[in-house]
Amino acid sequence: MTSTTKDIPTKYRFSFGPWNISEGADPFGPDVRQAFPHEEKFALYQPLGFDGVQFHDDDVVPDLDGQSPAQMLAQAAQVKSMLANQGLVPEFVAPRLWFSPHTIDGAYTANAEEDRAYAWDRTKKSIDIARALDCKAIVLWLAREGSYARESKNAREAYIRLHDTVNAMLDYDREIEIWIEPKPNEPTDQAYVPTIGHAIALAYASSDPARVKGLIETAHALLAGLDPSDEMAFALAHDKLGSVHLNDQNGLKYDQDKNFGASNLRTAFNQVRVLEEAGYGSKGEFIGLDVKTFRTQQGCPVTAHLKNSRAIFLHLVEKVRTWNRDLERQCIAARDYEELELQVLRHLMGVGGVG
Ligand code: GLO
Ligand code: MG
Repeated sequence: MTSTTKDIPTKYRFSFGPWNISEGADPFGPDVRQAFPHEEKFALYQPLGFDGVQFHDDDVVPDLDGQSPAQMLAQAAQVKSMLANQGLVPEFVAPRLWFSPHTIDGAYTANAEEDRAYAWDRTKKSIDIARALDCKAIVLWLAREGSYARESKNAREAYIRLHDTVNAMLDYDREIEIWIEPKPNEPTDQAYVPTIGHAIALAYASSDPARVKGLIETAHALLAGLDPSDEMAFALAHDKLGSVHLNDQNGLKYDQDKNFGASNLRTAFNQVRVLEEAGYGSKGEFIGLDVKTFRTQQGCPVTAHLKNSRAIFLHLVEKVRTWNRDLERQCIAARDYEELELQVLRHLMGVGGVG
């Protein structure tokens, strides 16, 4: 097969969050691996081929709720110089709005006013931390913004509260971007911003649409019964794909965060194809991973899942770049999608030739 794909010069940059190196607890059992000191995780990035760090606010400032503003900024300054020493870049800061006793019923959409006030206060701190790190993006994974019993909240009011929060954040800092990471369920039963379509509607409805984008996680799109590559294409068509969380998901069950491509290789190929075709990465966007190793994995720290997901991504880049576009065009012109599909599968299996 000859490739007619033009060479795409993009050199991808990779990121992950320190929570991706974990101790293996799940709802049915405790930790199975020793904890690896948080502050030592940063030295693992470069050797694994990563230079972007995804942060929760309290990954930067532990015990954030117990710190004074001055302590918070001093700690952020330390992390900033640690990152510079390690040659790392902070990709985003995300307010962790799902751990506190104040976020049991949600954060911005909690029924209690004092809980909503906590959420806003914590969000301002996250923005202050991002500023102190010279980081321009805030990720909103709206973990508990939803319901267990649908009648417990007024959904219309909830959307208005989310909209008002986005605007208040844009006002609070005139430079940050907000990247909304949609997820349809877990930990809630029903989430209020389940898909990228909802996130982008919020972006356009905001006071500064150019600064509100999305972060699409493969598993979250699959949990919504959607094709992650189409979801990414939708955001890209609006110039609103701030970042991605590549991983995988085996059907409709708990959020698995499996290795990229491990369950749905063709779907993974198509995500890479869509990203490549749109030149994703050429403006500095990261290939973010959000992957969890198996509970059975031994060792400390466990990092094979990060290395392997990155490697699979790069293999798929190669598959996209060597995909026979002439053949694709011919199949499309002849409306022979059976042949098109066969050739895609052959290409992925490494079976050369046509027919
Ligand atoms: C959980 C989410 C979570 C977020 C992270 C960044 O399902 O994927 O890992 O990506 O907290 O906000
Ligand atoms: Mg994620």
